[in-house]
Amino acid sequence: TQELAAAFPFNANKPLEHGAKNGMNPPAGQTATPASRLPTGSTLSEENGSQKTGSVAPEGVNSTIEPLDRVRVDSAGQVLTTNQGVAIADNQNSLKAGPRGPALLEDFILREKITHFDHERIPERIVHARGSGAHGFFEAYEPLTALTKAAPFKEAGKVTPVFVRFSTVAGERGSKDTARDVRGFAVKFYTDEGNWDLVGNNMPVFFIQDAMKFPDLVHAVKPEPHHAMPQAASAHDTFWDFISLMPESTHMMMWAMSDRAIPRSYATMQGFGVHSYRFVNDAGDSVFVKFHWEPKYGTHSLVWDEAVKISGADPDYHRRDLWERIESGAFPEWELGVQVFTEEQAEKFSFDILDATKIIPEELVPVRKVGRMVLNRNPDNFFAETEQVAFCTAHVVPGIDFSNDPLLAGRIHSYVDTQISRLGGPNFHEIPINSPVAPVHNNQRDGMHRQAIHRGRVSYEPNSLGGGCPFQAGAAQGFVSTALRIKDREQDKVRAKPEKFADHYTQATLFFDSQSPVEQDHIAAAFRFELSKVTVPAIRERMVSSLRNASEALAQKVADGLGMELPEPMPRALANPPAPEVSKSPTLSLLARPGDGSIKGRKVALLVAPGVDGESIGAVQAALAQQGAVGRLVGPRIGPIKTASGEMLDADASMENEPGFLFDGLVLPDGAEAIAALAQDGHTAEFIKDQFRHCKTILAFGGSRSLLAQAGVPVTMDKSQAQGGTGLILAAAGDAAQAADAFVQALAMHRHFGREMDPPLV
Ligand code: HDE
Repeated sequence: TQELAAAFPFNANKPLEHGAKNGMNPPAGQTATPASRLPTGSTLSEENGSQKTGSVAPEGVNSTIEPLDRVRVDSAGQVLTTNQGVAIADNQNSLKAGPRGPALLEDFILREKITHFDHERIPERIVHARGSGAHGFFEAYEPLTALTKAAPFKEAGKVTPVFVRFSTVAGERGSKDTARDVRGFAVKFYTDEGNWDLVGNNMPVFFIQDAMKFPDLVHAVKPEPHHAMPQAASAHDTFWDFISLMPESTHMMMWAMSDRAIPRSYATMQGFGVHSYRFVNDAGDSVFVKFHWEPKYGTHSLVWDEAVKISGADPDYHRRDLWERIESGAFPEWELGVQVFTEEQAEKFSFDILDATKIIPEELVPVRKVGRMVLNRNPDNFFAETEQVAFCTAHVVPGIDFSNDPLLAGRIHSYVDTQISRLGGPNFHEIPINSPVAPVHNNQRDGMHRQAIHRGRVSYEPNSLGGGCPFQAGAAQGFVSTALRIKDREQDKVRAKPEKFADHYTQATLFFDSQSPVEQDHIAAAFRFELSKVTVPAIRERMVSSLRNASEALAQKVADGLGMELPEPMPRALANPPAPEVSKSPTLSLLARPGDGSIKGRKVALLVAPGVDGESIGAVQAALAQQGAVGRLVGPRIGPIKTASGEMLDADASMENEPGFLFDGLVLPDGAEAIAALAQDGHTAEFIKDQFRHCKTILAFGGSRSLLAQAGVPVTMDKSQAQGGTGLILAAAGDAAQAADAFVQALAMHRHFGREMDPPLV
């Protein structure tokens, strides 16, 4: 094939642009563009203009792989070339007038290389700059055609390819993953009727109600402009100054100060579309819909002390976790849930469904599971895919429509606009990761970085020269905005909000009151931490005075934590808000979603040192592997370690390079010599302390309980605790199989908050 290629160079991209029938068939021995990628029945050509049939993408296959194949570069076995395809003889030395002489301007090879390098960076996203992505698919459980004609929901089992990007909001592109922050959860569905982007977050509400306030919010949370500090953190004056003056943010602040803002993994967080959207069916009937992503592995978060430490030891913690889960086959998976409700229902709610600072409690409108999403393929290239992917709330398909949420309205404008400067022009839809599977035919032309080669002289509509093509699809096939009756026709043009938007506290109270005591403690501790970083006392006071309207208990705790008197409550915008439908919604607690109870994707440290009892360690490692978790041997140093019985183990991590807080659980080994060695190493006590403080599962074999004592961990437990109730399991090395079972069960509980103390005991 190589000989053929040399004899008859052939660019595999060409048939895609020109169509095989135009004489661009590949030479014998080379693969043509697969038929499925050719525009079937294209209406673009002047020759067949009268055939009024549009082309559709093949259904049900992960066809994003194909369009990306077209541009994938595999350099195996290839020579190095310039961007013009000229082979490069020497990639070590620039061209000079003699070995010690001046470099020559004619060196186009050096100049091309350096010039390209000089322009390698593009502007980062103004928000959500730090993120990680993956490919996967969405599979519908049942046809939703009664509600929506949107392509992904047409039939049971229908598969639509997706690309998902998770992100933090405030930090820059290289910032840490474990900052306290909202997480972006953006899904691009490559449907066979065009791209649909569901650009959501891991929290169902937002800080503000109107797009008008977004630049202010972002300026307040970003590093302060004079000294560019702090990075990826909301714990500073300008953020809390703004927030304390914006009581509409109170509900969101409850979420942002909860453990939701420090997820354990992208795979263990919920996702939400936030706004009310619309489903529209074939008949043009529409209902409101809110979207929810439910993680298969349950919701699971970090604790703050752990998040802070991880950000130093592994700033890529979530990126690595996502990558490793996919590489190991423990594919992240979510169910898509929808809350569907009518205009009439919405009018009766005590809150306004156009207000993005409000949820619809699940008690009012249940969440119906309509499909699942699996992420099963890592990108080939971070920049080409994850960095260049462009999500836009304006990307909707027939069957999905907007509500009048004023925050959403601003987003519909912003996302397209921002890509134009970020990706360098209006043709960002042609970047492979952004290009739809459905064919694109229109009369838009030219612009920076245009890839498509449009044929013919027609670039306008109506036309007769192109046979009228491309032609309007009409209401049956094309996107039609829902015809909504404007109820009060005599409206003034105003800058104003509906009255219910002014109820800033009822749902903040609902959220706080629906949390478990541990979660409430964590929320109070987060407010205390963040406000303790605020240097202006008046801001702290204003914030606590606002919190009094949401929860007196919370405000009191925060005030105590900050050593301040409880200030007067802030005056409310709405004195008598409508009574809420529910005063508690248990599903708002993170603990309400244990997931499938599996421990897939968890990481456990098994401490080892020379003389370790290898058998018990091996038994636990095998039990973990069987459950899809990872057990890593962590030693005082990496490398081979001889067990008590003379076998060799290979420690692939050390306590120095993988500290204790990076693991979900800990196993301490038996073996007198090993225990003595571990007792000599100061890292061991730190390792154990962090595991204990962060309420993780610890299994101590035989004599290793002395290591617990050395670390100051209280080892007085009753029988139920010995079974794993507190997540501290003491076992004899001979009982390894039983101990491994108890360990796996305790690990599935995520954490053992019963032992948590504030301030920490250990
Ligand atoms: Fe965004 N947001 N946003 N946002 N947002 C962006 O678009 C914006 C909002 C969200 O992984 C930007 O491509 C405005 C809510 C995610 O690439 C920008 C408003 C929600 C991502 C932008 C909001 C989000 C972004 C920056 C208020 C949850 C990352 C780069 C009116 C429902 C997508 C970009 C990715 C990114 C604007 C509010 C989620 C500037 C104006 C509410 C997940 O266009």
